[in-house]
Order: sequence, then C-alpha cells, then structure tokens
Amino acid sequence: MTFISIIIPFNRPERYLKDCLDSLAEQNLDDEEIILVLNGLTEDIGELLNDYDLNIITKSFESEIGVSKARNEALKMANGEYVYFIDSDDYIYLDGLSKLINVAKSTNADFINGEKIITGYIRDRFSEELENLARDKIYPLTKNKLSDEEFSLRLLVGDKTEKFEVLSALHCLIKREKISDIYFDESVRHQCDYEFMVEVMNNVNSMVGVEDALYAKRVSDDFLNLPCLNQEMEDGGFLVYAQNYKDAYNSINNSLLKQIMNQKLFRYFYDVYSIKFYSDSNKKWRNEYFDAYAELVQDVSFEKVSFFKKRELKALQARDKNKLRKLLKMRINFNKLFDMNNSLRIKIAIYYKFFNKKGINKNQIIFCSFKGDYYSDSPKYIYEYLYENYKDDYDFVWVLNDKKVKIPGNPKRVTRFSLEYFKEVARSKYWVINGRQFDPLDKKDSQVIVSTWHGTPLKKLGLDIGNVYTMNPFIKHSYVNVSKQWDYLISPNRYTTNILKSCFGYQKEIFESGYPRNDILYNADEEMVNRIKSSLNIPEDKKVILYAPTWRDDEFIDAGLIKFQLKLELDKLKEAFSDEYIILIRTHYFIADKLDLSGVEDFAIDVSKYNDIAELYLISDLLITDYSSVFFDFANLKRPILYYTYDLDKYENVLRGFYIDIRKEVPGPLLETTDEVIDAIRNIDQLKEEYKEKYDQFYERFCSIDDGNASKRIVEKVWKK
Ligand code: C2G
Repeated sequence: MTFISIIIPFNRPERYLKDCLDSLAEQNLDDEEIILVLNGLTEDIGELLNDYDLNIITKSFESEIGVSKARNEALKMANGEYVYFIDSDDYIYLDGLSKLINVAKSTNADFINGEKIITGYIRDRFSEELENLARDKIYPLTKNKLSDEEFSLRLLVGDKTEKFEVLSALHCLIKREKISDIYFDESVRHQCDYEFMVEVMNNVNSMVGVEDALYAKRVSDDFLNLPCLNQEMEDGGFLVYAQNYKDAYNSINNSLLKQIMNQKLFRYFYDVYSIKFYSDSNKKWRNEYFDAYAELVQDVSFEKVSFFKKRELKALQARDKNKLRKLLKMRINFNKLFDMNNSLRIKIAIYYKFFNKKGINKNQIIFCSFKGDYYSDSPKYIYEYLYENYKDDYDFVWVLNDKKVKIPGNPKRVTRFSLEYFKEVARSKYWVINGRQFDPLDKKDSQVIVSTWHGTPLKKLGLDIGNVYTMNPFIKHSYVNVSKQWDYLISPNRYTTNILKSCFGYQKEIFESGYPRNDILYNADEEMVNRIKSSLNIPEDKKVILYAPTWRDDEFIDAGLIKFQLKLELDKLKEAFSDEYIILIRTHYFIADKLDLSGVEDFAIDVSKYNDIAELYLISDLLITDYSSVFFDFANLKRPILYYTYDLDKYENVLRGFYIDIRKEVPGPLLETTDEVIDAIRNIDQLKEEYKEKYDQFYERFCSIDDGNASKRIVEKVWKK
C-alpha cells in the first residue's frame, strides 16, 4: 500500500513549484504518490516534471477550480495510508517531511505535524534567513516538557507566530481512514483549511508533533502579479480570520486545543492587533475590527497573563476604547525608552507630526543621487541646468552625506536622515531622485517627484526578476509602492521605457527625454578632460582603462552593503600594459569593502568614491565592465567596451536574468579570464573593426536620443512649461 499521498494544488508560477518539488525530492520518499492538481494552468510544466524521480500523478483542470476543489479531487484519488498537503509555492526545509514520516512509521499516530515558518525567501536563501535571524526571533517552538498532544496542538495553532490564522492543513500527516468522508468546503476561496481541520481534530485520537521538522510557508514576492490567497484579502483578512477563529472554537471538542487557541488570540492582540488599533491609518482597526475582536474575547478568561497585560484585556472586553488607547500609549512609550535603535523612527514621527503639517515652499527643489552618497547622475545635471539658467527662480537643496564635495551655486545641503533632511524633504515642492525614495516617507499630493532612475537596464529589475536572491525578499513590493508616488519618470530610450513599465508596474506616462547624466558626454571640451585627468594625477602620456563592474545579489553582508571580490588580476594587467595605460577601478556604490591595490599602486587607481562616473567615462579610452548598465552610457562615446563576464552563467540563470541576449547584442566581446582580457586589449584596434556594425546598431537603439540636451528637455517639461 502507498504510505503517503502528497497533495499539491498548482496554478503558477513554475519557479515556485520547482522549489517545492526540489524539496520533496530531498525527502528520500520511497512509497509515495504525489498528486499534482493543475488548476487552470497556463504554463507548460512537462519539462520540469521530467527532472524528478518522483511518482507524480497529474490531474488537470482547464479553468481555475480553487484550492478546496483541487484538494478534494486529489483526496478522492488518494491511496496513501496518510495524506499530506503542501502548497505549490511552499517548500520543506531540509528533511522536514521525512522526519514526520519516520515518526508516523514508528508511532502509527493518527496525526503528525511539524512547524511552519512564514518567509519571503526562496529556498536557496532560506537557511541563511534561519542563520541570520536567530531561531528564536522567528518564533520556533520547542518541545521542552510538553506532552506529544500538547506539542502537536501548539504547532498546529502556530501559537508563537504573529499571524492570526488558525488550524492550517499544511505540513501534517493525517491518517486517511480518519478523513474518508471529510472534504474542504468548495464554496470558500480563502481559508478553507480551518473547517476541514476542525473535523480532523474531532476525529483523530492520537497526535504527535515533531521538533525541527520545518516547512517554509512562502509569502509571495510579487503581490501584484502573484498574490497568494492571503494577500488577496483586505487588511490581511482580519474579519475572515476572526470569523474562522470563532467558528473553529465553537466546533472543537478538544479543550486543550481551545485553550491554546485562546492563548494565541491574546498573543495576536498584544503583538499585532493592539499596535494597529493604536496607530494604523485605516480606521477599521478602531471600529469594525475592534467590535469583532471584543466579541471574540468576551467570555475568555486568560490565565497566566501578567497584570499589565490583563488591564489591556479588560479594557478590550469592556469595549472601552479610550482606556485601551491610554494603556497602549503607556506601553508603547515605555518600550521606546528601551529601544536604543529608534532615532530614525523618532525622526519619521517628527516628519509626520510637525514638518509635514507645515506648508511647502513651491519653489524649493531637493535633489538626491544614490542615497546622498554622490553628487552625480541625472539629478546633478538637471540641477546644473536649472542653476545655470534659472537660479533666481528656485531654492535648491542637495542631499549629500559628504560635506567636502563642491557644488556650483553652493546650495543648501543636508545629510540623509538628519533632522534637517526630514524638514527639507517635507518643505520641498519637488524631489528629484535617481532611485527608490525612502518609502516610509509619503509625499503630499501637492509635492512632485521627478524620478530619473539610474541606468538602461541589462539585468532584470523589480517585478521582472524571477526568484529574488537579494537581501530583501520583498524588493518587488517596494518597486511598486515607491513608483506609485512618482509624477514624472524619465527614460533614455524606448527599450528602457518598456522595461520601466513592467518592472515597476508603472501605468503613468514615461518621458523619453534621454539621460541628463549623459549630457556631459556631448558637451565636454578638452579642457574639462584635462582637468579631470589631472585631478586624479593621471600622467598625460598614459591612456586610461576604466573597470566598472556591478554587484552580485548573493554577495551581500547587510542591506545595501555588498562584499566584492576583484576577479581581474591586476598584477598581470600591470605587467602587460603599465607602459601604455593606467587602470581606474570603480566598484559599484553598494560595495562596502575597500580595494586592496598593494603592489599595483603605480598602475591602478581606486576611483570608487569619485563622485561622477560620467566624468570617468570622459577620460577613459576603454571600458571593461560586466552586467552593469554603465556600458549603455559609455557607448555614447563610441569607444571600445570589453565584458569581463567570468560568472555569466550564474548571473544569468540563477541571480537575475537579462533583458537582452548579452551573447549576441552587446558591442564587445565577452571574456572569462584575465588572459583573455589582456589579449583583447592587445588587439583592441582589430576588435573595434570587428564590432563596428554591432556598435552602430547598439548606439542607434540605446543612445540615439542623447544629444547633450536631455536636462533642458526635462526642465522644460517639469518646470518651464
Ligand atoms: N555605477 C557606478 N560604478 C559602478 C557601477 C555602477 O558608478 N561600478 C553607477 C552607474 O551610473 C550605473 C548605475 O550606478 O549606471 C547603476 O549601476 P548598475 O551596475 O547598472 O546596477 P544597479 O545599481 O543595480 O542598477 O536600470 C539600472 C540598473 O540596471 C540597476
């Protein structure tokens, strides 16, 4: 007889299912059947399924039938002694399921379950999440001295998670004979589990919870295109959960389970609901949701609740909103006193409470490039154009973290996240930015955001990325949320315009103005070039190579800090070219490490902190890069480009993926070793000839709008209509 029937309803996307099946493949299953219900699927997954040596039985439905029906159809087909539900977007961590199976085999219990952890991370990244966040921060349960039954019930209720959901059917082995006539309610789309599980709980006699058998319940990384069912519900489905809780509570026979559910109800109140009641801008948390919550706790008597907590609970039971608010104020302020890391939060609060309530200066423009770390990019050139032509009409402010940088016109300057910064952001009618703004700050309707973005993309961005490898699994949400607030978005070419629409889910007009940051490439004279060269002490008789690679999503230390390994062997390059060239090394602005150039100091210069990379393009005879957008800008100069793409396969197939075929469409050779780079530099004239036609096509497609006047076009569009 088949031991386990694994039931997976699936509609999309394939990349999630792959994580799910990969994790099942690691469970050493030998007498399993996997019933995969293809639920209105549009993708062809035949090839993916062929990769697995698993007994997968598919059942297809042309249109989407919903999770309840999909599971029911599978239940009708199931032959296993036990059934196990896993969602296609979830995965099992390490041997989480084989642990359950071993316990089922040794105990023959009716119900065996493990722990679910909610995560935004893909499977490849999940273990790092566990390592990074100490285990206890993600609320794991330990068995300690609990009985098998109690531990199992606590796992089932998820009594340590911050979620309000109760009784999920996922990640448990249920003896099939105990549920032979139990089905999911096909009339409900969301939260079909709890009712089913009430019946399961009322039918099973023996239960065991298994420690360290983890299941990763994925929160979709793309709520716009791939919302998971919970994300479809307004405000996290509070009312649905509350109703489910109530129904489940009333139908359950097991008094221990009821008690654990009540503890969770209080925990959710204390950790989540009360905070929303106190500060959420949505009034429902203080009205409808308050009434629903107060009703749930009416007859509940909570043991083991401390004196202070009990006071809040009593206020809730008495439906006394004023009292509850006062108690919460006390609690929150008290906690703040002990929170050492709250200075940013206090400044944000000041922004909203004071600065944002004052009027704006309709002539004030605040500029920021790369989070205030550089005076550069398109904001710099828009500013300089405005300053040269309309300096009397505006008040300019620059966000600059380095106090030493010189700026024409000496505008007001603020350091990012200083109190002054928040004040000026709130006062400025216009924000000119080249990236995602700091999203806790909402702009007012009367404020205008001019977003320039920072490059023609090669590598996939935002919603277009498949699996997210970077430090923030919810980066896609941020793309959508910040761009919603933009009033102007500019683009250097049609190709980028289309990408900006898809990667941000951007619906408004995009202004194809060309890139202000490239104006200098058309307007600079020889004197400027010499000045830049001499500021870097580059000898006049030397030609210049610029090496400007990008960053890699998997080389992160912390948000925005990426470690970088220099893979170009500078000593070899020095030996080959130090008579003729010097090399500038420019790491990406995310890179935290300082370069070690010992032994090559007379040949290589670290220009990573040089403000404006466009000035470096101007003095460079040759660019070496990889997947960075720098080559789209550099191509405006029509000078040779080499691609040092030593990790192309990984970057393309695992980390990001590209918008164009880098093997065919870029205007220079792809090189894998330093020796190949050296050969290419030796034969640079020949390569120029070889790539001439491709370069011309490339220029036409990506650079032809740039002509030195992009800043002017933008100023006329936004300010001088
Ligand atoms: N940059 C730089 N030095 C580098 C790399 C990048 O100064 N070594 C600057 C360039 O202006 C470049 C911009 O940062 O155009 C964006 O860098 P990318 O390497 O392209 O990477 P990212 O910051 O992820 O930007 O659409 C824009 C990009 O595709 C995404």
